[in-house]
Amino acid sequence: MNFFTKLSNKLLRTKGKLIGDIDTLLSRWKKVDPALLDELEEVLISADTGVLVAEKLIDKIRKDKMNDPAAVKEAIKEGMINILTEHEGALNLPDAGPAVVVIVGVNGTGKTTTIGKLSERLRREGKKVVIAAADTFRAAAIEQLVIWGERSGATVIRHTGGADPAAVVFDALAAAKARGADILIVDTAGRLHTKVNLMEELKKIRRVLEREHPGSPHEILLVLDATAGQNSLVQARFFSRDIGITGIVLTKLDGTAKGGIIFSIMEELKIPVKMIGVGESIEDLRDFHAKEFVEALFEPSAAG
Ligand SMILES: Nc1nc2c(ncn2[C@@H]2O[C@H](COP(=O)(O)OP(=O)(O)O)[C@@H](O)[C@H]2O)c(=O)[nH]1
Ligand SMILES: [Mg+2]
Repeated sequence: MNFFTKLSNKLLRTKGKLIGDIDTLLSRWKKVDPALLDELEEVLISADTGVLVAEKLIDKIRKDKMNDPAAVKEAIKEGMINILTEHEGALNLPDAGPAVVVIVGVNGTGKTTTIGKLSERLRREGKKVVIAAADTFRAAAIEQLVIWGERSGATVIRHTGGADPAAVVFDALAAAKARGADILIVDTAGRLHTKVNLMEELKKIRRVLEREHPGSPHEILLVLDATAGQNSLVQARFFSRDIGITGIVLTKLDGTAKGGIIFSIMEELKIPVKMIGVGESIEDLRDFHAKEFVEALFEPSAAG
């Protein structure tokens, strides 16, 4: 099985919802008329693409005065590729280390798992990785990171539970420099954004990095759980406003029909999704590529 097919299989539930519903709708119509387009817009919105994206996709079809329902599907696909490509962006890390990546997001979205997968991937690329266990809110979070660190050969810098996260980051940065590490990845706590002190804590971490290692952090990645649907947009707005983010990691796309949320995120927030999580194993963290993603969605399912 090739890489492309595998991604398509990981996205089965979103495919079923988004593409499955489009197919069902189009098969009921012999020609394109305004009522069909209204229904199509509703299908897109109900698949979490967001109103803005749905309108943009439909407007194009209206303007092009399409007649054949089959051509409509192709137009939606092209439109989706265009929307995602416009805001596409890869991880942007300097060659001279340590590059610093801070991972933020609410509890349970997949921050620690993403760090584990990312550090394993970087290790396979021959990179030396240091991880800062700056989620000191829960002792279990530190243990979880130590296990991932052992598995991926990364050095984990930790203090005891309840320690000042910025102090952990300070030490981890010093360790990363001393060891000549290529990358420092910072895990952070994820209590809800309604608690003001989480944002203050994150700002303090950022200040320490800016002061001790000018130019860093090079990436602040917000981890969002695709199963949260529209709610993840709310989280993104908070984090973006309060601490500034350079990209998004969208996790759990394997277990949800709400993958259409990626269109809302990219078009409404104009923040690039840089990586996606499609499962719990190490291979399941992937760089995001707009064209590949949309083509995987539109790939006919193997089971027919
Ligand atoms: N299916 C699936 N599960 C994931 C993915 N990413 C993370 N998880 C699971 O989500 C749960 C919470 O992850 P964790 O990394 O502890 O979240 P954190 O609180 O943000 O650090 C764990 O059970 C992970 O295995 C993903 O891409 N797909
Ligand atoms: Mg965690």
